[in-house]
Amino acid sequence: MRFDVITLFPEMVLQAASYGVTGRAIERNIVNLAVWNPRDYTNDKHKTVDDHPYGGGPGMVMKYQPLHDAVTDAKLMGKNNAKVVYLSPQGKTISQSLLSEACSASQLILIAGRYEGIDERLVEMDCDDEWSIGDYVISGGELAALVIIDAITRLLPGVLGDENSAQLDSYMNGLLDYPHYTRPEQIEGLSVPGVLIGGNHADIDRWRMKQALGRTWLRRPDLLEKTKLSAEQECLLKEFIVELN
Ligand code: 4GO
Repeated sequence: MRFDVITLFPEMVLQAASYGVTGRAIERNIVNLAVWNPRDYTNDKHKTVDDHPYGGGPGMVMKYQPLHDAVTDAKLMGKNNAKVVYLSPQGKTISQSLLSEACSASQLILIAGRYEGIDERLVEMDCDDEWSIGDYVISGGELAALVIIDAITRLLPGVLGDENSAQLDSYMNGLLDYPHYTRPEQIEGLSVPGVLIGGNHADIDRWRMKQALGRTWLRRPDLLEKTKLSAEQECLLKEFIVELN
C-alpha cells in the first residue's frame, strides 16, 4: 500500500508516522509513505500557496494550481489507480468498515489542507472522495491523514502479529473491546477478575465476549443495533444484564 500526503508540513507527517506500528510497517516496506509540499510547486518568487477568499471573509484559501501539480506528481509515483481523498469536516465520517474497503486501493493520496481550506474546484476535479475523522475542526488535515494512515496500516497483512490481528478480527464485528489487566493481581484493593487467573481458556473467551457485549450495550447501544448477534452472544448479553442488576 502506498500513501502520499499533500501537505505544507511534510516533516510533521513523516515524523509522526515513523513511530510504532506505522514506523515498522514503513521500515519493512509493507507501506510506502511519501509527502508532497504544494510550496514546491509554486511559480512566483514568494512561493504563494494561499490567497484571499472570493466573496470576502476571514482567513485564506489554498490555491488550486500548487495543490493540483503536487497531486499530479504523486499520481505519477503510483500505478494509475490512485484514490485521492480530501480531509475535512464536510467529508463522510470514517469508520472501521470504510477503512477496510480502502485497504484494497494500492495508492491513497491524502490532501491535508490548512487555513480555511482548499479551492473547492480541486475537490470537484481532483478528488475521488472527501473524508472526516469526526465532527470537530482541527487546524490542518495532517493529523486526520495520520489517523487514516495508522488505522489502514494496522489492517494490512503482516503488519500486526498473529495475536493482535486475531483480536482485531473479533472486534471488527462492531463491538467495543473487553477490559484488560496485567500484574500485579491487586491494586489498592481492586483485584483482577478470577476467571482470568484460572487459566480455563474457554471460560476466558466467554467472559471476554460477555464483557465486550455488555460494555457495548451500556456505552454504545447504537453499535449493537447495527450488529447481528449469534445465539450464544444473545445469551451472554442477557447474563451480563442479569448480573448487573
Ligand atoms: C479535517 C480537517 C477537521 C477534519 C480539518 C476532520 N478539520 N474532522 N481542518 O476530519 C481545511 C483546513 C480542513 C483545516 C482542515
